[in-house]
Amino acid sequence: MSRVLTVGAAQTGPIQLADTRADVVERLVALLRQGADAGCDLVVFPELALTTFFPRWWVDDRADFDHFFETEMPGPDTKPLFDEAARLGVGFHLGYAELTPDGHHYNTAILVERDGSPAGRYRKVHLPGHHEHEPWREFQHLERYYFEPGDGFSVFGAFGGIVGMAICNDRRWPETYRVLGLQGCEMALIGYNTPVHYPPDPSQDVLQGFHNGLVLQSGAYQNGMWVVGVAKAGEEEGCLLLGESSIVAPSGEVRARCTTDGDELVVAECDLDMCSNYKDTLFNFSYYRRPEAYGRITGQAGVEVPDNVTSALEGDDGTRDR
Ligand code: CDT
Repeated sequence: MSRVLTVGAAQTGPIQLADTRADVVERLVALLRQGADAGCDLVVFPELALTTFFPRWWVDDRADFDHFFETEMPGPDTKPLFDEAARLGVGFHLGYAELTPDGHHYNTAILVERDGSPAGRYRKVHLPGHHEHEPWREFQHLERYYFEPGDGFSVFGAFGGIVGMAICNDRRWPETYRVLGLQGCEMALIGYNTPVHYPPDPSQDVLQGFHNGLVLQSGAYQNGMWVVGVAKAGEEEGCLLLGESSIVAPSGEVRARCTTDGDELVVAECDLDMCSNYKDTLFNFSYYRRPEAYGRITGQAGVEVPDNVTSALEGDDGTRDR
């Protein structure tokens, strides 16, 4: 049986504060229809695809921002997307802010099958930015204030393959892809909102596109999986977000990439069987990996320079020799 999936990376342009959910869902439905016309089995939307990237603002009372969160999925505003997807027979991946019935807030993505049935849900693990209001920044990045972290990376049997999800900052961490890869992941879906300006170190601004390609491509290659990275791009409320949504093959090669900062669909034929070219050879995990040498990966979070190294570098007075 063919395991070639036609996948659309459905980048969106900016979503402004004044845009309603209905406005946004209309744009997503238009992209979905383009995907259907292009023969897509699956259309991948960005992180927090229903609203502006609200963690760029501080509010004293977090509850004042609960209106950015979805309390049901689908809800009345998002049901047209689900209905159209089922009518067209196209599955989709969608990022949104989730508020659970018991009051928990997550940065979430869902996967929906071609018949409209739910295939999986993921809550973002790596929450970037800061907890407190930092007025020196041009804009805030308060994901650590508005969201709780999710508890892990799962894969799902969907679209005839093994599919995983991650969200934005997760894509910068090799552990994300490896934990998915260790579960046989053949395609990772990753939405993002990446400000081009990085206030703690502006020297990284010109490298944003390079770093995006670097992590998507290395994650794909080192784990023998397809990676679909999809941006919300363009200038959103004065903050420029990176585009360059890409579909990357298990070889690490880019098979499709957006060239605008607006709503744009790019499509690639993704042969899931190509994963075995890498998973069964150079990256045959069970044959080559040495988990006994990797204890630090799960045993510690921060850097711990071994004592013998510290003392070799320090003079008796505790200062460095050179
Ligand atoms: N949305 C998101 O995770 N963005 C981050 C910005 C990092 S700077 C605070 C990213 O890794 O692209």
